[in-house]
Amino acid sequence: MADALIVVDVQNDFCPGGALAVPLGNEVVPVLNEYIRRARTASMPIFASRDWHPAATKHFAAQGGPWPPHCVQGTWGAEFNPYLELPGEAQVVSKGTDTEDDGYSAFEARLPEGGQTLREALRALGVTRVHIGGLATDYCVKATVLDALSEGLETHVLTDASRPVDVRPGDGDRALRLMLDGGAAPETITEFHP
Ligand code: VGL
Ligand code: ZN
Repeated sequence: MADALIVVDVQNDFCPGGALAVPLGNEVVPVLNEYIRRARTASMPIFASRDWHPAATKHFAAQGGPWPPHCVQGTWGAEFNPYLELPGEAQVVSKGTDTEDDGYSAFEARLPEGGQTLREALRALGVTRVHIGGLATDYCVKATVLDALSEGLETHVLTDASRPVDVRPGDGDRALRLMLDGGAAPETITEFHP
């Protein structure tokens, strides 16, 4: 049983002060740092996805989409939260790079230089179980968890290291229920002993 940790979109624009701030989004950072430390100690591969949009995309309101501009490639808002302690061996995967597609799931992401998809990278490592947390519970975490389940991976959602946008109150709770109903297992740091 090979495991991987997937840290979803812990970027400035999704934290307080950012263009699409998740309420209390920064609270995931210290918890994720502890997941990262434990994963690293266990030599578990770590992937960090980033929302990485072009300046104009159908994802943004100006082009008819639902969101204000956020996580535009190369901007401060697209950088990882500076307190996130990503080790050098963590693999960064970028998604939402297309002008036509929302790119919510980290499974749409690729490694640098048009490389492997996340799915290919996990398969090459023999990963069968994934631990997924980050921002936001009701969008990219949800989409990533549901894709992991449909890939047949044993999927744990890190409930103490995820926060919702909650565009409508209750979206985060509904997203979590959907993930659990789909077969994901909830996990918190006290249960993570790789
Ligand atoms: C996300 C809204 C728009 C996310 C990305 O990372 O959850 N949410 N783009
Ligand atoms: Zn986005």
